[in-house]
Amino acid sequence: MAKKNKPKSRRQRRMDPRSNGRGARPLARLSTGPCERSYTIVDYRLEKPTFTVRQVSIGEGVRYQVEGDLGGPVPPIRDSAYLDRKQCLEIYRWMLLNRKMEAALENLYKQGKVVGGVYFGLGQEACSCASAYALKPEEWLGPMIRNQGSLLVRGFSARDIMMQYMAKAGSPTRGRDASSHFGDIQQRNVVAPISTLGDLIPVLAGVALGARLQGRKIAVMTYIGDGGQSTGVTYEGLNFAAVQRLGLVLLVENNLWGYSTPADMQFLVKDLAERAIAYGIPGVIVDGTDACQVYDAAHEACERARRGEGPTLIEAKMMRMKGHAIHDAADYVPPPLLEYWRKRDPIARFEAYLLEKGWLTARQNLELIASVDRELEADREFAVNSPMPEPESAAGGLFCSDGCHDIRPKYAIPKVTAGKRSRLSETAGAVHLK
Ligand SMILES: Cc1ncc(C[n+]2csc(CCOP(=O)(O)OP(=O)(O)O)c2C)c(N)n1
Ligand SMILES: [Mg+2]
Repeated sequence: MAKKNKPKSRRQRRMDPRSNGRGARPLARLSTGPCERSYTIVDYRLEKPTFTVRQVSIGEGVRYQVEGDLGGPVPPIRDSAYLDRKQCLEIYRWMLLNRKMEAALENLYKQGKVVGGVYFGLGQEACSCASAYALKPEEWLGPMIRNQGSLLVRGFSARDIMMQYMAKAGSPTRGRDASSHFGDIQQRNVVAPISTLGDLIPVLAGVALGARLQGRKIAVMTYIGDGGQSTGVTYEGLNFAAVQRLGLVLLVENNLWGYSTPADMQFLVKDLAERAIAYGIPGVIVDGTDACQVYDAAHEACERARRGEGPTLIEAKMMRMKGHAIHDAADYVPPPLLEYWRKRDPIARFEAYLLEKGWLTARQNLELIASVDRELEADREFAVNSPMPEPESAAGGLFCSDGCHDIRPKYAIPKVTAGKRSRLSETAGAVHLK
């Protein structure tokens, strides 16, 4: 007797390679050739440089050389669709403070007062300050080493940062770290940087998930470099955020160098924003030296996050204008590249823009610069004269074995439950407020 075909169960249909995975009939056979799909990457830039950095052999050795057009005119700052005069002036002030604080840190290092190294965000001030400025106070930031401007915007003072570098008793980690590994999960909602590149991304995705379980519609922002974005954990963290529609804003800071490796030798995609396509999330390109572009893209990504629509990847293109850290003279960088980006200095261009727009008079500008200098000098003086920690304090406050720390979860018990569905990804659309 001929064996009758039994109707397939839903699970069998889902596993059937000819089915479309949702239990529907197999896809219609294609009668024409393969089709092409296209994706959109939003590009805010007013200038799209086309040069590349190549490694060339010179005798026994190698060096890097720039090929392409470096002679184009410097682009103007793009008017912001959201920022008013007062906000622009605030961002400009943060950028000035960011730069001047780092210049002070370099001097402190050269005076032998810094314990360890110093990292600089020279040329990246617009990216740090204007992005962090897009967050609301109750939202969260996970900065990396170059985002000292973001820390200032979130409420750390230049005094805190200078004391941290000098490992002073009054520094955020009370002398236990002499670099950037500090945050504040109580007041400023800043997660401490993690040196292992990419690891902050799943952590911040977790913060966004925690916030959602609390029924909070917030944005959570973090950064990764052009080098660090190649790590596996970057993929895992961002993919998790994408699948769960978490409110993560990831700024990929493409400053053209990962230590001494040029971006052109790290990946083949034209723009790192294209990586967003593979995650199924929006990808945006901005000129990282234009504070208005950075703010607008960050603001739009934060609004998307607040609406529960998931993460956004923003690629900010700019140049690391110093070595990896103070010990690195960066003589592997071709001088014409530095010259090109020096003309695109984020602070000088923003200053000229504000003056030209009439949002800042020459006199107001001088007053503003003087006020930043005064603030910085007072902070520097305080930091230099503040005491080092008592030696015996080194052993304390590291482990909480005897109840010495009162560690409480920031948001305590979740306020939302996920109905009957168990897959986390479904909770985005099926949360019930208690
Ligand atoms: C997983 C991992 N690999 C290597 C390092 C060592 N490391 C620290 S910074 C750095 C270069 C990072 O370059 P990029 O991500 O472009 O950031 P940038 O320094 O340019 O801001 C490297 C290789 C690390 N910290 N973590
Ligand atoms: Mg880099």
